[in-house]
Amino acid sequence: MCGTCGCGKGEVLIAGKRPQRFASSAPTRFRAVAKPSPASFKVEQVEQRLIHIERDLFAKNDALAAENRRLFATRDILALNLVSSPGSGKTTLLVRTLQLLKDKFPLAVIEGDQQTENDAERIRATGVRALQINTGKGCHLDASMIARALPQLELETGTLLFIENVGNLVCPAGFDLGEAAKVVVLSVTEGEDKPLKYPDMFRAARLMLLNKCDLLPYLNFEVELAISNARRVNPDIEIIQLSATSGAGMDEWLGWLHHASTHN
Ligand SMILES: Nc1nc2c(ncn2[C@@H]2O[C@H](COP(=O)(O)OP(=O)(O)OP(=O)(O)O)[C@@H](O)[C@H]2O)c(=O)[nH]1
Ligand SMILES: [Mg+2]
Repeated sequence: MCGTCGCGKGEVLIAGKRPQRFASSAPTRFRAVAKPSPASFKVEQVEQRLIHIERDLFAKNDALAAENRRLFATRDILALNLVSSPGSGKTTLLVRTLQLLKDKFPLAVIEGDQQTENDAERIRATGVRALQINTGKGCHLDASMIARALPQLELETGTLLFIENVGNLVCPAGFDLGEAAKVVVLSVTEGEDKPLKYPDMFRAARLMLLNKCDLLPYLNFEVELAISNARRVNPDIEIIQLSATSGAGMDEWLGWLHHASTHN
């Protein structure tokens, strides 16, 4: 995945600052072995090394994610990882959700984007704490970024922490951040076939939010087909239809959050 798309190289900024240890990130090592000198080029050896490096990368990420998860458990924090393609409505949904919940729970948000502080600013306008991670050329958040961000948020016990991942239906599926669950947002403008085209993401998610349902009267989008496609790749996936702009379906989403926070 990331070795071929080139993510992970370059500037990673957490709240505008560059983490010191990020210079030797694994995707850069991918690149080093993907272009061996012509004299030493042996396809099988390179493939073997890539497999080892990939295992190493995921093992390190999983270990850090387990540490994040332990920290969340000690403070009774429910962390949810929101994933989707760009523009499906994650931030719009978060803003509306935070407005409805901010007097009921301690809340915090970690925003992930390649560039800009825009989404964190939209969240802060609600009065909720938000920390922006800019991944530079990276196309996903990983557990080490979250581990570095957490001390800056100073989360209190019982916080509901939303992590908005970089808009991308591929790479974020493979990276555990220590969250309780991944929530995938699919908007009705994207087409019913996305769960089949990007099955890893829909398989990894506990909940699918079908967003922008207010637009259904203007589209040829078959809700039942989208739902059956999601269940073909993940028979256990829970599904809520909503609209972050009209507010339809928000009660069901808030009910899901309440249940998840009490059964965390
Ligand atoms: N009609 C309609 N538009 C929506 C809805 N939710 C979001 N939008 C619009 O979709 C566009 C993208 O919304 P964002 O919330 O920025 O999407 P995002 O998933 O956070 O985007 P990235 O962070 O760039 O991945 C904006 O113009 C929103 O106003 C919805 O429920 N209905
Ligand atoms: Mg956003």
